[in-house]
Amino acid sequence: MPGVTPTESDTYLCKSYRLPLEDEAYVVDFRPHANMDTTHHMLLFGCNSPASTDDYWDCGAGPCTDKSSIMYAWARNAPPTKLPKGVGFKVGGNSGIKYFVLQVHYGDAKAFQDNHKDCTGVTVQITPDRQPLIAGIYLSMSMDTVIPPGEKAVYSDIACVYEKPTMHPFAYRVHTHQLGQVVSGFRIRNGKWTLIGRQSPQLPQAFYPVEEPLEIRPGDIIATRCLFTGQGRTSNTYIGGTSSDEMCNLYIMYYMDAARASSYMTCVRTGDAKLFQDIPAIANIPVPV
Ligand code: IYT
Ligand code: CU
Ligand code: CU
Repeated sequence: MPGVTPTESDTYLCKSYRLPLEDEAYVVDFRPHANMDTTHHMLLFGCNSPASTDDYWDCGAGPCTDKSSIMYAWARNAPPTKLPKGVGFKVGGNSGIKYFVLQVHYGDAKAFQDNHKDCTGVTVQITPDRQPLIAGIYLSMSMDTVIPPGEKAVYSDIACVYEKPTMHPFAYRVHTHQLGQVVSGFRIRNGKWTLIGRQSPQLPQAFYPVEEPLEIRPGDIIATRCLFTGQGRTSNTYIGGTSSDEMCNLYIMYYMDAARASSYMTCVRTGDAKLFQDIPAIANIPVPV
C-alpha cells in the first residue's frame, strides 16, 4: 500500500502493479509485510484488468473487472503457507496475468487515530526460469444457496467431475460470511469420499495446508459442502457481495506437471442430492471456534 490512512473500520483498499516484464515468468515465493494491529487480512490476485488505475482505491466490489485469481492470502493469527519447491504460479506471457492486485482489509480504524501512513504489502519473488510444476487454484462456489431465517442447519452442496490433468492439492482456503459454520471439500473416487480439507470460515481465512496429501485424477469428483445456520436472521439470506449476504467458497491450491498445466478452474454446479447422501458426517459438524 502506498502509505494509506483508512478513516473507517472495515475498509477494503486495493493497489495494482503491472508486471515488470512482458514475458512469461514464475512466482515462486511470497513474503508478507503486515501488522496484526491494523490489517485484518490481505489477498493477492492476478488478472489482466484491475478495477481501477488510481494509485489505490476502495475495492469492496472486487479487485479486477475480468476474471481474477487468488495467489496468496495473509490473515491475522494464521501461519502463511509456502509454495513447495519447484512450484510456481505462471504470470506474464499468455498466462492472462499482466497485473498483481493487492487487497487489504483494514480492521478497526482506531489503529489510525494517530493518522500514520500504512504500507502493508507482500514481496513477490519472480523468476524467468521455467518451473517443473505449475501452481493453480480450483474454486468451488455456490450461486443458488438460500438460507431461510431461523433454520438451524442449511447445506450448500457443490460438485463437479474433474476432467483436467492430475493435480496435487497442497493448500486450501474457505470463505463464507457470518452464517458459515464449516466448509468441507472431498474427492470422490469410485464412491469413496476422501477429505481434502475442512475448516471453519470464522477462523482466519488463510490457506491452510492439506493434512494428508492426495491427488485428483480425471474422472474423480470434487465435492464441497458449506454448513450454514439461519439462526438470528429474520428474512432469507442469499448469495451476494455484502456482509449480510452469504458466500460458499472453497479454494484448492494445487500443483500440476508444467507440461500440461491448467491454472484456474471453477466449479459452480449444485451437487446432486443423491450423491451427497453419502457425505461423511464430519461435514455436518460445526468446527468450534
Ligand atoms: C459470489 C462468490 O462466491 N464470490 C466469491 C468467489 C469468487 C472469487 C473470485 C468469485 C469470483 C471471482 O473472480 I477471485 I466470479 C468471492 O468474492 N470471494 C471473496 C473474494 O472477493 C475473493 C473471498 O474472500 O474469497
Ligand atoms: Cu479481513
Ligand atoms: Cu464473500
